[in-house]
Formats: sequence, structure tokens, C-alpha cells
Amino acid sequence: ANPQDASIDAATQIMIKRAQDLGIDTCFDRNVTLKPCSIGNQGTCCKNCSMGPCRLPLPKDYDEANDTRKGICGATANTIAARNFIRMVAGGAAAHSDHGRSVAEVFLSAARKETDAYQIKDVRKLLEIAPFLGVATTVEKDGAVLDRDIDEIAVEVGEKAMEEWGKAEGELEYLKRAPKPRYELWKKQGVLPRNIDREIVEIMHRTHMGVDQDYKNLMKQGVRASIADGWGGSMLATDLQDILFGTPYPLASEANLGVLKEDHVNIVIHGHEPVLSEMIVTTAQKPEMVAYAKSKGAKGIQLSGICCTANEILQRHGVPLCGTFLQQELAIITGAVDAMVVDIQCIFQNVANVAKCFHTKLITTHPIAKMEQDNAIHIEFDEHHAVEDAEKIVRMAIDNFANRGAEVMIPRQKSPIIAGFGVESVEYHLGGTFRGSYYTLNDNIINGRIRGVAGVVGCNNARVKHNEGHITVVKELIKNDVLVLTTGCNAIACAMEGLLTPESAKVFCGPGLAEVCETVGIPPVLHLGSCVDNSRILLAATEVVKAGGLGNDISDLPVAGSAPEWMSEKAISIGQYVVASGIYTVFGAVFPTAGAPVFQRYLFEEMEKMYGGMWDFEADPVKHAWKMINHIDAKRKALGI
Ligand code: BF8
Ligand code: SF4
Repeated sequence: ANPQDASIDAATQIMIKRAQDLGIDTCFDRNVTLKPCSIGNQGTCCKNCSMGPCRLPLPKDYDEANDTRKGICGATANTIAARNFIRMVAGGAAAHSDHGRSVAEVFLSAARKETDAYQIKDVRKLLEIAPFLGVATTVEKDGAVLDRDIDEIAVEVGEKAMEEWGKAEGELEYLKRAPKPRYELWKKQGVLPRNIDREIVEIMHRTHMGVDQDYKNLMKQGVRASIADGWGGSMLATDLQDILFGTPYPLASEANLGVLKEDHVNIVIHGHEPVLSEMIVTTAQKPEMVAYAKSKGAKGIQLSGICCTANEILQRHGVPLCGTFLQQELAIITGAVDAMVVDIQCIFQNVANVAKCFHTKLITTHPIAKMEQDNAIHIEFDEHHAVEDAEKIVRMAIDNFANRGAEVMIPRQKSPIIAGFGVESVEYHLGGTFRGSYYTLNDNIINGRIRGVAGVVGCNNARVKHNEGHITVVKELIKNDVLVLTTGCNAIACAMEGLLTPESAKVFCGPGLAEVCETVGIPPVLHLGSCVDNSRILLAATEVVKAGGLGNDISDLPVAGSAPEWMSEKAISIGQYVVASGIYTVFGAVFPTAGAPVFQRYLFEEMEKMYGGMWDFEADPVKHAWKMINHIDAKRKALGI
């Protein structure tokens, strides 16, 4: 790969070149040598039974009225594409929700005081979410209303939360967090999730050979499972993490490979679940650990993060971001990483091969995510001996400092950032004293200083130039007075590019947005956390609806969603719950239904009539942004503002 074609980021280009000089292949090189299958790419390859794979590419002379394509069993391109699409939803919803379940389990053992490694940190948030799970926060005694014991509330919240994954009857309690009209709409459409696990299992059943053969009915289940992710598993993950580890508030830090320090022990934490990373952060800050590092000749311990774990420990502790999804191999190629600690999701198996070329210890920590390579060390992390596990990992990294080779090369690039926004801090900065908490934000949207709000999120994808889509889309939006909320790898990309600072408003924003950012002192791009924290975007939208003046439901708001460089199944699940929540959502890179135009039209057009939100696809990032801006303008017009 030519480094200049592979990424817009200088540090990334430098490290790709270094990898090539050292004869180590990275995803950027494999992107050149490994071509994607053009039929799978279109979503029309079915391998759900062994009579296939049945491959139905879009013919050159495609004629919709005479589309006779079918598999051995007769499945049409629409059926196959819809089945594949909702299996992606199932994969994504499972990943987010199983992460949420792990957090809920730790939460419950903390509430029951079975572990002293974790405690309830944010009581205010506990009391805020309790009613949504049907847990009372007060008791009546002798005619007086008294506050209920916090420990008791916490245990009940934990138990009720766990039930969301597998209750026998009823529906998800947590859907009560959505605006009422949205909830009623889901009810009318018959897509209220019963419990999180069941909706995912039902996708696997319905897409098994010979079951559901109507793309509309398949999508109904896709929508239902995605809602169980966004308003269920992901939202519970965010809220319970906030209660256990603290609700984020804005703080300063730095981003990009340049945060690694040559004279420090570098521990890079990579993955998704803060249950592990929180403990490593606490441990690495202990004076005895720092002293131990010094005894081994280092000046201290430098933690940094990759992927969503990076966002989690950034937003709560200010730990710097080392890089995005596509920079995971490059971090090791600096030669300065003494340990890379991984848990679940978005971890390249090739990091083990790269680690072999250096002194880096690669430590896997999760029972469901191991590697076959023999240099991967498995230290299973468990909430019951979390402190010991974390100490073992940190000591291993410190002991490894002395084994560094001569060939350390850390690119100097890093950018200052302000991160750690959330529903609460947006309220603090853009709230008002009358008419609801988001009044000032709504007021600025109504008076046009802020044209609209966009959620720009999601992955990097080695098939497109690293960060180019992310940065072009976001810059075009803020230039046109659209406030951007970001999570996931888009947040890291924006951080590296210097867009997460209040000062960037003057340079990159249109006059209206610049004025608001300057007055309030916020960046034009607000970092809201990891991918499960897209639930913060849903809740912020709900607050905007509640504050009034912009319609009655999320679908009335001048807002849009985007994932310019998506690659994961999680992104499809997110996209689908955002659409089902009433938000127009544009994806870049490729769209996995291109081989089934009728089904694709269902997603891009018909869905709007059902949910007020719909999918779209645009690979060109400037056009991509303008599709969003045009949608925002249409919503403004409909509101008469
Ligand atoms: O959950 S944005 S590449 S890191 S999947 Fe993965 Fe995509 Fe990054 Fe986080 Ni989200
Ligand atoms: Fe082919 Fe049908 Fe089997 Fe899919 S389920 S592989 S379309 S025969």
C-alpha cells in the first residue's frame, strides 16, 4: 500500500511506511492483496444451507420487472439480502448487549457487595434510571414518604436490569426512556422488543433455511432486535457503566500515536468493556506501581487506548487516545508498547503476529476472546479477583520495559482534545432555566444559529482511505452550522484531527455555530463516548424533544445520522435503531444490499413512512454531508423555522 493513499493522517502514514521497511504487513497492505467478493459485497450471497452458497449478483442488464434470480430453494435476491442484513443486526445487537450483560452482572455483584473492586459511584444516576426499570426510590412508612435505602435500590435495579435480557413475559421496561409518541409508534408497528436475547435468537431462527421469506417481515424483526440493542442492551451498558465508574464530564486530553512515551512503560488498552480497563487505570495510578516502574528504569506508566475502550477511559479519566481501529497494528510497530491488553470486539488477530516482531506482550483477558497464536498470553479477568488480575497485568508490562529493542520510533503527532460530553453536560452547557433542560440548545436551533444536529459515528474501514470520510463529512457539517455529536472511531478520528477543541470552532465552523461554541465554550464536535454510548445520542434527542418547540417526536427534529467508514455488524445494528428512532441515517464505504434494489428501496424509502427515519448510502463524503444537510433543512421547513 502507498501510505499516502491509505490514510490522511501523517502519523499513520509514517508508521505504515515503517512497517513496510521492517517487512511487517498491516491491514493497509492486505487491503491491496486481498480483494473483496463482489457478490457478497452486494448482500446477495446466501450460505445459510449447504446447497449453496447461492450467489445472485445484480445482472448488468438488470430489469426489475423481470428479475428471475433465485437460489436452489427459490429464495429471491430480496430475501437473501434481507436475511443477511438482519443477521448483521443480530451480530451487532448481540455484541453490544452481551457487553451490557457483563456490566449488569458486575453491577449486581457490586450492589450485593460480593466484590469490593467495584462500587456504586453515581447515586444520582442510579436514582434517575430506577423508575425506568420499575424500581421505587421511596417508601411509605406511617403515612410519610421516605427515601429508600440506596443499597436496596441498587440490588433491585441490578436484578431488574438482568431480567431485560431474558424475562419470560412482557416487553423491555427500558423502552420507557423513549419519547411517548415513539413508543406508541413502535407498538403500532408491532416491534416492541420482548427481551434482548429473544429478539436476537429469533433473527437466527427466521433466517434459517426455509423460514421467513418476506423481506418486509424479516426487516420487522431486524427493527425489533435493533431497538432491543439501542434502547436496551447498549443503553443499559452506558447507564450502568456511568453508575459504576462515574458519569463523564468534560475533560482535557490528547490523541494519536504521539501520546506514547519513549521513557515510560506504555500500556495500550484495546477493546470495549470498561470493567477491565477501569481496573487497569486504577492500578496503574497506584504509587507502588509507579514506584515499581521507576525501579525498572522508566519515568512512569503511560496508559493509552485503542477503539472504544479508549473512549471509555478517556471520558472518565482523561487517558489519552492512542488511535482508531485501523491503527492497532501501528501502535505496536512503534516498538514502544510494553503491553497491549485486549478484551472483546474489533481486535485484529494480526496484532499477535505484529507483537511477535517486537518485545510487546499481547494479553487477552476475556473468556470469549482468545487467540490461537502462541505468544498471546491469556490472563482471565474476573470481577472477583479484579484487583489481583490488574496488578498482574501492569507488573508484566513494567517487567517488559527492559526488553525494548533499540528500534523505538514514536511519531510525534498528537492533538489536544476536550472530551467526555454526555446528556448531563450538554444540559449544563446548553441548558436553560425555563421550559426544560435543553432550552438553550432548542432556542439556538430555532433561531438558526445551529442549523441542526448530526450524530457522526462508527468505524474505520480498510477499504477506504483512513479517516478521510470521517473528517470530510464532519468538517462539511460544522462549516454549515450543524453541531456534531460523535462516538466510536469517528470520535477518535476527529480527536486526532484537532476538531475536539473549542478553538477549532473559529477555524472550521459557520458563523452561527462558531458564535454558539464561543459563547458557551464548547467544541463544535462533542465527544459522547464509545459505540454503546450512541444511546447518549438517543437520550439527548429525547431531551431536545422534551424541551419543546421542535415537534413531538425524534422524527420531527432537524437531525441526521452518519457512519462514513463503517465496517462492523455493530454499525448496522446502530444504524437500524437510529432509523427506527426516526432519524435519517447515511452510510459511506459500501452498502450491503446493492444486489437487491427492491429491498434496498424498502430501507431507503418505505421505512420513512413507517418510522419517520430511513437509511441512505453515499460514498462521496461531501455529497454525504449534503444529503444530511438537505434533510435537516427539510425538517426545519416542516417545523416552520
Ligand atoms: O464499537 S467504531 S471499529 S471500535 S465497531 Fe469497532 Fe467500529 Fe471502532 Fe468500537 Ni464501534
Ligand atoms: Fe441457497 Fe436457499 Fe440454501 Fe440459501 S437457503 S444457500 S438460497 S438453497
